[in-house]
Amino acid sequence: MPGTDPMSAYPQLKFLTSANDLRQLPPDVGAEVAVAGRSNAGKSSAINAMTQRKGLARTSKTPGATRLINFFEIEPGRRLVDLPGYGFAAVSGSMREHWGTLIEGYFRRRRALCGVIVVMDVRHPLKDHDVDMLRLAQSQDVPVHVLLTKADKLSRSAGASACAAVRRATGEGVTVQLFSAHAGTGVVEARSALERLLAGATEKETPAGPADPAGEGKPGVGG
Ligand SMILES: Nc1nc2c(ncn2[C@@H]2O[C@H](COP(=O)(O)OP(=O)(O)OP(=O)(O)O)[C@@H](O)[C@H]2O)c(=O)[nH]1
Ligand SMILES: [Mg+2]
Repeated sequence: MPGTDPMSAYPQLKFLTSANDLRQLPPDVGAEVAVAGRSNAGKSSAINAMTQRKGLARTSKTPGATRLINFFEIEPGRRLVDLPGYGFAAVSGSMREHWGTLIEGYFRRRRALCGVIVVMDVRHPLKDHDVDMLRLAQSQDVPVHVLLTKADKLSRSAGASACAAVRRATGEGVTVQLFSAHAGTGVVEARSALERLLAGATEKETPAGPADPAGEGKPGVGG
């Protein structure tokens, strides 16, 4: 069965394209949910767990494995986007700057972007860059779902109190859950959050369909 996997949550799922530059993004139509987080937080592992595809997004013990924006097509018109991790100290300053500009530009102008899943290690949540990411999403009216991952590394009660603390800090409008790609914790919940975010897009979309081929920013977003 080349190309499709009947055991996957999304049998039509496939890698679409990579972008290192805002000009390389695939057409800005349909709906997409981006997965963001610090380097090594577990973004690629979370994507693989949510989609039940082990080798889809490349995972690594070495921080900075994902250096490009990787687009996966769940099915035509619905995409999952693996963003490069932020805050990876070992890369040069200019490289870090490039990532920041890339991610910020993507958030500002991407109309198809209808949600972001922010992945944080449950043991080290809400670092500066995470807070920046939450603010960026908020400033662009992009709904956020937080995965507190590597929950297998904490006891059940420590995980629960970390989750409660993050909920308190992020406040209303942000949903937060415990997750473990390794133990399978919270995978079903994460997938329904993904579905919810993708479904939210239909309300925002104009009936006329794709517009703004030049990608010159979202309507109604500014100042
Ligand atoms: N214990 C545990 N380890 C995990 C979990 N998820 C990911 N990891 C490990 O964390 C490391 C990083 O995982 P990735 O999924 O590659 O992280 P990433 O956020 O995509 O990293 P970059 O692409 O470098 O930004 C790997 O060694 C994974 O095996 C989890 O739920 N539990
Ligand atoms: Mg990755």
